[in-house]
Amino acid sequence: MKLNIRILLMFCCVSTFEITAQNPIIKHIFTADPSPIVHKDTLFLYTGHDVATEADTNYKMADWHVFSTTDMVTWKDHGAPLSPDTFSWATGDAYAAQCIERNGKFYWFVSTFHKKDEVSGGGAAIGVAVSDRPTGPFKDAIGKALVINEMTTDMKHSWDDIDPTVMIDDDGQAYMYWGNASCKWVKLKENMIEIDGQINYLKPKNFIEGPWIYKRKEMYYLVYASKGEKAETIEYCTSDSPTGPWKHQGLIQENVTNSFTTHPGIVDYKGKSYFFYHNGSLPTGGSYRRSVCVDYMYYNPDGTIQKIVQTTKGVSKIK
Ligand code: FUB
Repeated sequence: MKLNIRILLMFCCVSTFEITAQNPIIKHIFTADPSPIVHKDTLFLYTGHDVATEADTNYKMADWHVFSTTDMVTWKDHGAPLSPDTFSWATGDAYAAQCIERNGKFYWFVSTFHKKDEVSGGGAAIGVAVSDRPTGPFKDAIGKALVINEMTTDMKHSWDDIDPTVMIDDDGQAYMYWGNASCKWVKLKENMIEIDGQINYLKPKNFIEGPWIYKRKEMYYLVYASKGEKAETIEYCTSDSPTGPWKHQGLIQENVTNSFTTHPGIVDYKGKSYFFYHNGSLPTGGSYRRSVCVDYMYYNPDGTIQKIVQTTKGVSKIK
């Protein structure tokens, strides 16, 4: 009987309907802060989930969702295998996050908020959840936050420790970048749940938040949400090392429709490069009711990134 209930619950968590991609790619809920990875033949997309009402004037982000596709057009909704409730030390919203695989385990680095307790006076914090599968179930990998507000001292506001992005270099060394108003980075130990060494600080030109770090060929990229004239835009830097120095390369995405923020998520899949972001273009959408989109991304022969063309058509089905 117990087994039957478990099987029933597993089926309930995976929506059987498919979503035809045309930006925004997710239309039945509001999603934000996209983070894609490729595992075997499948692209998994991790997102935040905006649940603010139209009248709300701030974020309400209930949990983190997982979607998957094998053709970039048909998306499967795997539900919300992770929320701030998973972390006993957390309270508040499910801000930007990134999931990454190492040695067959999936580490989901999330930003949320810490309870006021003997460990922290509150403020934004970074946690890590772990699972044996890309779709969960996920559990708190540490039992405490990986980064709390008190560990970074360069910014006075309490919510500067958000938006973790992680890469594992070819030599096996993992790096985590994150931040709001300033960008911070650390090395991670091989277990992915401990910081190795000191926290470092940098201020890429026009940096606001939402860093996304990755390596392509021999070049390292730090892409981030930047201060545009009207709203956030996306700029990037490159380096020949994961620790910098970083060379500012300029703007690649203008501000998006109907949302103050945008947020980069970048991946190569089946021979093409994809740029995920969010906007507020769904009916009743806005800065606190955002939706994830995807468009093609192109590199120049010298590795620099061409300007992203935002479309409502989105990308084509992979045959
Ligand atoms: O989604 C909440 C916050 O808005 C994220 O952490 C930022 O990157 C911005 O998208």
